[in-house]
Amino acid sequence: MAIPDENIHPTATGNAAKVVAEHQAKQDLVFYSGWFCPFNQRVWISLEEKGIPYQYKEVNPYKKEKHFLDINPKGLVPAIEYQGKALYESLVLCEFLEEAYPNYEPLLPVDPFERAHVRLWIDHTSKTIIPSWHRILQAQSVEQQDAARQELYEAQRKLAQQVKGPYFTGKEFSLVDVANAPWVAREYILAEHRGYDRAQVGDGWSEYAERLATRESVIKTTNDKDKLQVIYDRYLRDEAQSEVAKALRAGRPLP
Ligand SMILES: N[C@@H](CCC(=O)N[C@@H](CS)C(=O)NCC(=O)O)C(=O)O
Repeated sequence: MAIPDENIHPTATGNAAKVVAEHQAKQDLVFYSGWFCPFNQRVWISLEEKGIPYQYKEVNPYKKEKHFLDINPKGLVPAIEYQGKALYESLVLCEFLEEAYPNYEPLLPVDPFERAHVRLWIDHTSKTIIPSWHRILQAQSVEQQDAARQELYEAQRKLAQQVKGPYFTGKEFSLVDVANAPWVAREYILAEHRGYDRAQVGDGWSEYAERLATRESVIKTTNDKDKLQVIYDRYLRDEAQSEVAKALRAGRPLP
């Protein structure tokens, strides 16, 4: 029998658990987080990169509890409460942190053209890389998996060709890197179960991906593999009932 989605491990584990323990004190910014979620990890990486003080609160978004729906009516993590006001959507939150904390480590370039360039490639990430990543994960037939894998290689190659190195904009870590890092750090799942091979992307993707996956903020917000695997097993069998899984199955854009 399929295990319901809400039956997830209740707390962060591994490196991520240490960071959670350090962020329990009350702060202006409350981070409502689901330890397992890659969208969520974007915000977590930004907070850690920028060095913003935050209070970590774990949420199981599958339970759709009223207190959380009051914060995010969509019932999805990540969400934040900032000076008592609520916001959600990972990329909106990352940009919000840039604007609300101008004196902290920036993740967007200063030049307006460069900023727009970063946003273009975040858009590419959202519209092509992330959907193909989830499509290959849920695809059950070999033909569907092969097609999704090629789509993912192609989408990642386009991004790889824009990477100045070592990171997207050059030596500074930026929101394009943040937007991709959680999925790059989980590529091993696609490699183990779906024949994904980083090297097939070409154009320096392997090197770029390795740099993202080994960035301190990424490692610090990473959980134990066995706990994460339980969640990904549901996607690999196409049994997940999350909003992301349902949208993909129905051919709708991701929530
Ligand atoms: N577009 C949203 C997606 C967030 C999202 O899908 N979060 C998932 C966890 S990875 C969630 O909360 N799922 C609860 C559900 O599907 O009911 C974002 O970028 O923040």
